Amino acid sequence: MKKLTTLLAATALTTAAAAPAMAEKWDMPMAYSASNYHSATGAEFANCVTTGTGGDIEIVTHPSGSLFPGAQIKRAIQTGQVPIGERLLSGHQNENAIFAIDSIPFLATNFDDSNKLWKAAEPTIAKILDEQNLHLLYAVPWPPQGLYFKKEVNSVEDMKGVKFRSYNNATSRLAELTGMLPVTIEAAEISQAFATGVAESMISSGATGYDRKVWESLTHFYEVDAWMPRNSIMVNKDTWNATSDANKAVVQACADIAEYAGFWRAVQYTDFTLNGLRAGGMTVEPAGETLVNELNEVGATMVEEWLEAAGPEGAAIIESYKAME
Ligand code: PCA
Repeated sequence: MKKLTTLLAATALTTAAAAPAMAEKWDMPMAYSASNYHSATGAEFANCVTTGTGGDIEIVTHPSGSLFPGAQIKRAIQTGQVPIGERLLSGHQNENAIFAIDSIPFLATNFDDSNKLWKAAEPTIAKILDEQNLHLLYAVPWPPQGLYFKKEVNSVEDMKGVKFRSYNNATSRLAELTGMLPVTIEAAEISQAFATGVAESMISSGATGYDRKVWESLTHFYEVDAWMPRNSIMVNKDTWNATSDANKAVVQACADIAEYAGFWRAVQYTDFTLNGLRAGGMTVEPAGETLVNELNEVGATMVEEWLEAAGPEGAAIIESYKAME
């Protein structure tokens, strides 16, 4: 009997001593190539958390859509299949139009405005995500979006019938309104899609064209500066609620650093990748006047459609964004 009591006491002691040090591993799916600055920022964020929590939380990133393709990452976090992940929120415009606030044509087209828009929208987006069992940690913009083709394009007329790779509803809608044929393809798959002719154009950043070496198939990049979508890093809310206050503070501090660092990496990557496209043999230039004017008309239609879908909540964000200095 004595033996058993001693044993129990010893076990209890071991359990008590072990509890605070119980290490958790958080797998973090990411959709974009490991070399991209979003993935690099995520990897640094993961290190920061692992170090800062003294190993209590070890975050392991899985770039290139290797754990889940982009389109499935948000749901995987919501349902607890993974505790954390990165996703382009505008890919979920069908759930809530507010998620596409960063894909409204010609609203926020440079880094300063992108930050202002994010500042205006973040509280509402965080609230919507919270209702979906998600805790928002940080978000980082993509560089301005331009049009890729495998021929010279001077007007919307030249775009008719072109097979167009889309990554969210806004990109698909842009294709429809310009007479192109949209097909949704993950960034991780686009080199192959262009090589096989499944797609022959897209709207994206110089960054993604550079990461996927699209000069192997495409010839022109027109700097349209249509919008600047963001990737958001989210944690499953149950996981977040079960995290100690001390560890939450570390994760949030690392997230704040990541948001800051990711933003400046985006700035730096913009010219670097446009030059990379040029070095690959592509023509990189601003869109011509006719095309710009026609795209502005398409943009105006899309703005109207978005405002109608987003309702007063959306209008309020736009208003506060426009009121910012
Ligand atoms: N790259 C991502 C989204 C926006 C961007 O610049 C992509 O093309 O999938």
